[in-house]
Amino acid sequence: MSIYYQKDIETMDPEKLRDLQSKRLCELVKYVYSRQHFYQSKFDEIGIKPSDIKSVDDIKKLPFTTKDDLRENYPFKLLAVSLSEVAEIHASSGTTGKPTVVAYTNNDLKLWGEVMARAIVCAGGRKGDIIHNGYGYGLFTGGLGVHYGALTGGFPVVPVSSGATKRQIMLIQDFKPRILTCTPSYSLHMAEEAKEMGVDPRELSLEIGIFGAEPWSQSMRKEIEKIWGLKALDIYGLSEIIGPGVAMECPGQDGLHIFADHFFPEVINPATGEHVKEGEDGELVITTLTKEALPLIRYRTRDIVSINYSVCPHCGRTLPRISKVKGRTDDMLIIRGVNVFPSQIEEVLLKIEGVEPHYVLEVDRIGSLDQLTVVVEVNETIFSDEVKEIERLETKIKREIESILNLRVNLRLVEPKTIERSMGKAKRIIDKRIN
Ligand code: DLL
Repeated sequence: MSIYYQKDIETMDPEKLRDLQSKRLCELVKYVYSRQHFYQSKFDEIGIKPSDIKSVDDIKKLPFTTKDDLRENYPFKLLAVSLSEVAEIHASSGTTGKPTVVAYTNNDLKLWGEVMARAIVCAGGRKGDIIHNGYGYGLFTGGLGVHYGALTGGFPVVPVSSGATKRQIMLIQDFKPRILTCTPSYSLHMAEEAKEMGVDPRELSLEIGIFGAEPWSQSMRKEIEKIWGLKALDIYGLSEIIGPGVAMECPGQDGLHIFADHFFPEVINPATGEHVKEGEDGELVITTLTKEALPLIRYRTRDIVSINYSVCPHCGRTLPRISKVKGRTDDMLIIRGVNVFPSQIEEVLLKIEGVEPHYVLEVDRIGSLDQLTVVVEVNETIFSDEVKEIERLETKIKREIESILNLRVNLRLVEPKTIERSMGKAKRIIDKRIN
């Protein structure tokens, strides 16, 4: 049984991969220049012609594309094909205003199925393994992305979507899937419901979790692996690029293999736009090398990662690896001059005995000072302890956060199941500041 879905590509000599990427990039710039008015005028504005791009080394000459560009061209102005060639349309829900629309031709859907099949095999999936797919089906790309990968790779898929959680547990008991796909936060909620039903999640058949769509720390991974008794692996993607299936961890849990033959990665300093060095944190920028309906050049994901070009010591894949997403440039809180990513706080919290993996960060402005309040659940035993014990825990948590972030925070310990559970992406920040 191969650990690869497309061995020739996944273990390709890095120089050959670069040649392939260069060839694809040259074709892409011609394609977008002739088909997307948006890119034609952007290229013209800075005086770039498709013939100026001869290899991926020239990618720096090309302009960036941002989420605002997609919004301003709502809904279909960025399409490179006519609507009659579009097979499927998705949209990612923005917090405000209109959603971001993305579209796929039949070839794009085929590509999506292929990269998702690669991802499932990369996670350790074997043909015939049942996938319990708890990502939401609909405009969100999670559900259908996994679905297409399962169809392409030969994995029987249970398209259960999110919600009706107790029924999901029953189906897992009866169908005995080997693979669970859903957001990491929803997997915790599922485990809680299982326990309420008297079912030990560790006794269920699941061996692999393919979790993504939201940031989750290494401590969260440990927690999930302990609760479920499975291997929890990280999957990354975004609707604008294709959906899930842009990058995937192997069981070595040492970075996510980015499918760079289709999605060319760069990591930049978000302030200057310059490349950062290998291993340094920066914003991930992706160029879709082979998409038809809505190809994007140098799309600024706003996700903070680092990149590693060495061969994976665990699985031998030569594709570059990105780190777990450390946060989003737009999720970074700046509290009294200190930069804070929710995942940093998560990492600290979950290492502390008695703390549950459910928390929110409340940001408020008192006078002219920003205040951060960490609201976190603690387990029943702690809650029934004496006040002195609770105070001791409070001091400990505050001290740990302070030592990592160098920032004083307020803390509110709450009872189990106080914080709202999520079926999809968890909402970690409640910003009460008036802008
Ligand atoms: O979340 C696609 C997806 C579905 C990925 C299922 C993985 C699994 P969007 O709704 O467009 O697409 O949101 C994309 O979610 O820019 C990241 O900020 C975040 N994100 C996605 N995967 C991860 C991850 C899907 N593994 C946005 N870790 C991205 C951290 C992630 N953040």
